[in-house]
Amino acid sequence: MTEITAPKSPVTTEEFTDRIREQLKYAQGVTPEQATPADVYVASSLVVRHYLQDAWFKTQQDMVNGNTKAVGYLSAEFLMGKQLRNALLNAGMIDQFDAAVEGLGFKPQDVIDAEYEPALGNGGLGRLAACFIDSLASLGVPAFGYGIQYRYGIFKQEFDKDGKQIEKPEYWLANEEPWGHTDYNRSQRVNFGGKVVTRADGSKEWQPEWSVRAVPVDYMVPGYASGRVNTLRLWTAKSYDEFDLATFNKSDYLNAVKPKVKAEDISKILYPEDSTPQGKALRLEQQYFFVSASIHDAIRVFYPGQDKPDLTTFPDKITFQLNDTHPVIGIPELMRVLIDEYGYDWNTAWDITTRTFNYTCHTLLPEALEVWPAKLIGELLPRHLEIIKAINTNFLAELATKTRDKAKIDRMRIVTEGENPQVRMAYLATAGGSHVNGVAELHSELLKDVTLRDFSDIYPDKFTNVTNGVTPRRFIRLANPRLSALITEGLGTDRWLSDLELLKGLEPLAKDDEFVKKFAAVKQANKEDFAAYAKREYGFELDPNTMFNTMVKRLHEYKRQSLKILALIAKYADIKSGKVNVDDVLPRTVIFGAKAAPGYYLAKMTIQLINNVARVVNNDPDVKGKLNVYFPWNYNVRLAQHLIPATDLDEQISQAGKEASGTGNMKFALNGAMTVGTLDGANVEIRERVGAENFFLFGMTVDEVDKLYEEGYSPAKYYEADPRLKAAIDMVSDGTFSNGDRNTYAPLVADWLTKDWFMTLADFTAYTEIQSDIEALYRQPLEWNRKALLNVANSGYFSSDRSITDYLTRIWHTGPLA
Ligand code: GL4
Repeated sequence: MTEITAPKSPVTTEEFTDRIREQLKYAQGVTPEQATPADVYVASSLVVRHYLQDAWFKTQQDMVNGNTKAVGYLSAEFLMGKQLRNALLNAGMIDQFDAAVEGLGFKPQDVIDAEYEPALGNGGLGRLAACFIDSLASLGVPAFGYGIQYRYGIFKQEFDKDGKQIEKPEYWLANEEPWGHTDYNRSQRVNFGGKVVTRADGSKEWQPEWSVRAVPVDYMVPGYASGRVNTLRLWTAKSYDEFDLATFNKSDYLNAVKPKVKAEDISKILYPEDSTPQGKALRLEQQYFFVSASIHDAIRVFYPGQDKPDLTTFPDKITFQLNDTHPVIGIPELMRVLIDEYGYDWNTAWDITTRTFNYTCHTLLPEALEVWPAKLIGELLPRHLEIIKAINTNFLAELATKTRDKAKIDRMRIVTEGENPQVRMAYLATAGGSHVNGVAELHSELLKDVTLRDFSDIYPDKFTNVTNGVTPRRFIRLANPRLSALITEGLGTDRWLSDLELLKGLEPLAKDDEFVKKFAAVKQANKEDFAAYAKREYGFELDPNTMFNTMVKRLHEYKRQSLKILALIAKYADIKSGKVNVDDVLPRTVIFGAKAAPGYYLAKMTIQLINNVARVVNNDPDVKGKLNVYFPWNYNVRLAQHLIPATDLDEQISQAGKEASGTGNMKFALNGAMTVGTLDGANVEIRERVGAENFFLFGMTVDEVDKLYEEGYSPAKYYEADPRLKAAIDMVSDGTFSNGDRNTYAPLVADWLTKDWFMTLADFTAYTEIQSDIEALYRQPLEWNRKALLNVANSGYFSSDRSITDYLTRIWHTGPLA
């Protein structure tokens, strides 16, 4: 008997059908006969919201009236993916929806596909935020996600005829968007610019120059089987002045709408940077905009109708998690609110503030830790600059009581000295919060021992680790229904969806050949599905009887897509030169997915190279279909959900010490892919858990990388030493992938041979050597699948429910609503 613990549907199919009809009639204004899948999508979404409404109210009431501290997850990005199917799953209405929609003459898949994916994030950091709010709700912990409702999400990626990336605006709000509820009556004023004056009593008054209206758009975040519905509150910027009538009357129409345009620019577009900095005034405006609105909102929510609330209790009401440095301006903002708006003295305000905030660091790349020119902050937020300077002064004084090491104190300045002082947001976050955490064990160690070494020396107790995780609801149950059914069959229960460590129960089944074969059949069917999907969406012809080898993530030098493409070119060169017999080559389909930041020259050139390698290799008869390269454009959550379950081999090949954690690596392991990877980020923990014998490890360690940097790294040496590497790079230079033009990739080749900051060349030989182990194993399907199954069985730790539980015990000190 299989135990089913999935949430019970609050509706019957008949009720669901009636509600859809009602919505179609009164909201969409169409008959079921006139309706399109898009109409049915909107109607069904409204029906789902309808059934979640009471649980949403109740969760909010219990949060405000009870004693359970809430979590406010402050994040500039929430990469949510499509909502409808996830909400149906979490609320237990999938079957009723499917039946109702079919009854009305539609295919459920068409209705699901009509949803336009909100792409309000760049990559792992934004998707992590989305997994975390799913887990918070599923665990019944009261929480707000606070962020920005960008009108344009991450750009839509296309490729031109030369294989170059083209960026198109992603206007995801072009059609009716049924999930967000705009609440004009809960808006907040956010001020900018102006000056600070000192009143007669010595207190300060900020006299801002301009303001915008922050209007919340609320999204329900239904927990899986928890009966709880939390809130994702994304702010959108509106102008207070629609236009200036005086200017308009002078017939200067464009200038008349300027204030509106300027104000609304704030939430217009998501910056497409990931692990690279973007020090623009507009970005600081965005950060302050959403953080200021969120802080005021939390005070409104937790002290309803109170003019003089006792904000010394604020840290007992809500704890704010700073998702990277993007929301760190919240620290001086809360100080300002407490001192200037509510009249608290500095020390009380500082005590409240430091107890309210915690900071998660998501990267070690020094260039990605945000630093703002003090001048810019001063122009935009003059009062905040004063407060930051005072925090800095107090902090330096406190340090002086803790250490005599003057050089160290100097290194720890929040505001640097000199002509153009800078504000280091990571330092401000560390000084102004209770805890600092990294996102995987290795990353947290490096954060403590290298990046924030001085801070961890003096405040060792602030530092902790919370290894990332992913939600099994979206990334196993929704993405991979076949595997989900097999897991439930194997375990005899579906309880694993709320307790992923139960996957461990599959371990003994890895010895059962029949079960392993079922597991292999699931993978094969997923590959066939993906081939059909890729044909439909991209016009690709994938052969599901080849190994599906995937590398999907942002395009960045440290992630080393170059290593993958160079190894592939080396294989191609082997075939062309006759060094290997093409008939002996294991058939592989290599699938890339990656967006490059629009200003990131080498990253964009790498995309162009991959596309042209694909063009050449896929069309070369000498290859006999053994090597196939595909680059589906515009990688997003939807594509991830299709591709991950169909992957045999996943690439996690960043230079050791550079990938803070990775979360794709977890999704692949949980979906039964094998990983080839370096000892980096969460790979280390994945390998520990799934077993070294079930993970393809290669490459330098962090220590070896450091040593090589110290000795002086010379990539040309590696080029000379490995003839296959040389052949591959020469093939890029000689025009094979640029219609004979030798200049096309010259900057990329020059970088490889003279700089190669992330040591792609140094790891090349090891990377190509491990390929023979990979291929030998793949030629034994039963053994491959046994190991892949062991990856699934031992990856339960990487549920975001476990991450959230760690945050609750190590950092937030709160829990589920009673
Ligand atoms: C990132 C890291 O690069 C990535 O390793 C990590 O998994 C993710 C979530 O913690 O955060 N940092 C930045 S910046 N973008 C990311 O995806």
